[in-house]
Amino acid sequence: MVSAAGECATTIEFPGREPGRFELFAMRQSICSQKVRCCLMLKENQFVEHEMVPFKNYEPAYARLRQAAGAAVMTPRAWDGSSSASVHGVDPLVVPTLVDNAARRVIVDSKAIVEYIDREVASDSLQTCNDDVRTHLAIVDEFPHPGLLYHGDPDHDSRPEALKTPMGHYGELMIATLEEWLSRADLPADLRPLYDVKLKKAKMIWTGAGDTAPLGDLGDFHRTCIRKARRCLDFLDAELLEDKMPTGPKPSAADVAWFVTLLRITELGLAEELINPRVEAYLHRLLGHPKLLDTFIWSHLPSPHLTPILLERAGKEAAQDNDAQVAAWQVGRVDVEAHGTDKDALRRASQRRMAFLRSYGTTAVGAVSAR
Ligand SMILES: N[C@@H](CCC(=O)N[C@@H](CS)C(=O)NCC(=O)O)C(=O)O
Repeated sequence: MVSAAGECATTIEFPGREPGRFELFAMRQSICSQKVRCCLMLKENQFVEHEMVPFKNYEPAYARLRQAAGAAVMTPRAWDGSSSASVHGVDPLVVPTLVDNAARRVIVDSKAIVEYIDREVASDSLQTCNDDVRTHLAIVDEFPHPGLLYHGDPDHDSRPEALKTPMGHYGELMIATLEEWLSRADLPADLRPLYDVKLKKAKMIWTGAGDTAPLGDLGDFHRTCIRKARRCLDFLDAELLEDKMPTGPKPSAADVAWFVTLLRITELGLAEELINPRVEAYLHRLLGHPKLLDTFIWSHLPSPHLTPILLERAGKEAAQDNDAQVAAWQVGRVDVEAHGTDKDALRRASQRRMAFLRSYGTTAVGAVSAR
């Protein structure tokens, strides 16, 4: 079952202890995947990452793998912009999914996976979870990440082109791909309800259609997401102000969760609106951690809003490569083919990612570059 699901992905092996134990099904730039990957890397356990591209997660072999986790299927309800399983239930067709070969278990949902890894793997480099850490994980879990990713502010959309362009068709493609699977006679009958429920959720998120609550005006929805994001960040700010953040000499899973969240806010061009100087100082403290920094550098989206951070933390060339990718997205994918210089910069950016991966002693990364 695991190897059938693995056919839907490219494989990267991260070195470490307990070889062969963990396999992670993930997408490089997905926030939930980044949280889990980052914790696994800090735990210094070996793991194989099956890196998926959008819609490969709708292959029945992958659906079958997630089904093995035994989670109850979600019931789509009015969307609050988050992907929290505590609020919406478990989505049968998303990433990440963790396979623990030693325990012969499949674990779904990034928050549950992070807590599972915490219980199962002892480590000197990631603080053990306590109630305070778990409170932070729950708050980040309800952060309206997908809401801010899928729909920008209609009056001033600050999302980088690398997001705006694909997100323009993403919903349509999501719905069409799910409908296509549901129209196929070879979709196993017991998986059909999973696709039905996912299609219902997709329609609600992207078109507001169906018998679920409509999304309503996109401007209002964006403002609701921003208010919700502020409430989450207010909690972080208060913890920082009172020096109650559960961080010691080594980072905690709470730090990891905020790290990917604060960088995503920055990527989206929302830092000015959402990140105050105290929270920004905290982000910069986290960027000072070499492993956290590296996980960010190879998995971030091309975004003009990241250039200052890249310049400061990763050097001039990394910042230039980001800018080149940003420019490539601005002229459009097709035109890039006609621009020799852009093509070189894109190749360099991809080589940079490979070099970061190799610096960890990862193997099988050749397959990634070939894509
Ligand atoms: N609560 C889930 C949410 C997972 C989720 O929404 N994953 C997104 C990426 S961050 C995904 O796979 N989206 C692709 C899709 O819906 O097709 C978790 O934390 O694991």
